[in-house]
Amino acid sequence: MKNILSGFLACSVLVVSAIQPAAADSMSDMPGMPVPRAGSESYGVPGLAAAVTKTVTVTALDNMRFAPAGVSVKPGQTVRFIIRNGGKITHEFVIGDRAEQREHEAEMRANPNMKMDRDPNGVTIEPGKTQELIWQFPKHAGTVEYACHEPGHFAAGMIGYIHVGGRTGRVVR
Ligand SMILES: [Cu+2]
Repeated sequence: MKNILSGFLACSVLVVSAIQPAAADSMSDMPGMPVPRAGSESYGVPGLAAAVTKTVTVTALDNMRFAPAGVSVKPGQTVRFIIRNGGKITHEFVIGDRAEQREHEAEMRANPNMKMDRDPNGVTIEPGKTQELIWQFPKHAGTVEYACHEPGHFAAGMIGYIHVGGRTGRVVR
């Protein structure tokens, strides 16, 4: 019994230390941290670093585009997004369904200097910097969007599409 217990404790310590580094610069992947807003179940929830099975690198560009403009994930998959700002101006990477994108667009219009740091579903990326976001997608197939809401960027088409399930690589624009 004593051996089993100490083995369990050693295991717990390992899990905690494995999660720690990724959690350092983002609150979103800490267990039990920010609860997503109501309704966000339709596009997923903040994911845990330990559950990541796919890594996607996205570059935000000053021509109001993301490269790539579309990615495919599996239903229920936890994805680590590495978002690089390849431009000279600030960009955002906000994950959400269309309703969430509209809501955040309205918030940014009301308060253009708002940063995504307190919201679990997005990051603000300064020029030349890289940010990370771990997201667990819903178990049902559908389309989730990633968008930038710096003033004028969303209207200019700074939006990408995440295809959950369905046909691989299909990009809807
Ligand atoms: Cu932008």
